[in-house]
Amino acid sequence: MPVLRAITRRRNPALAAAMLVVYAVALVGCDGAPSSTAKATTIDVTMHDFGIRVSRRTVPAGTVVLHATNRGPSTHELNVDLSRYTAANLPLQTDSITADESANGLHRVDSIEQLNLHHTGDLTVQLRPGRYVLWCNLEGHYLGGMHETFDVR
Ligand SMILES: [Cu+2]
Repeated sequence: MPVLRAITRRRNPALAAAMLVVYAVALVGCDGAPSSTAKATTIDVTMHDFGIRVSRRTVPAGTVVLHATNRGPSTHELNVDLSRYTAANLPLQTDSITADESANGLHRVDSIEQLNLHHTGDLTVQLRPGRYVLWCNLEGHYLGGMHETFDVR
């Protein structure tokens, strides 16, 4: 059937071209490391009684690794929130000893609930542009000064 053969012949190059595109895309995809790894930015976070220090205050959007170290002398936690507030101005609970984790304008990204003395912990988070706060909300620790702000752009 010459007509069918003609159609088939006409379709094959298109299919071959399409396959080539798929193959090329697959090659590009396999060539580099996964983008999440390639673009990861690390912030060193040092915690102590009572303060939090960060190695950088501005990072690009994407994968961010928060590498936390507890210099003590007590146990701490590390909360990461997208925040409408700067870290020093989080709303307090009615007890006035801890900050209000469910306050409007505060959105939890992730946390390390317990970081023992001399221990380190990594939090790998996907961050979109905005202002973020790092803080410890163990009793009295936030008011003691365990808070820091950083920006994602
Ligand atoms: Cu603490």
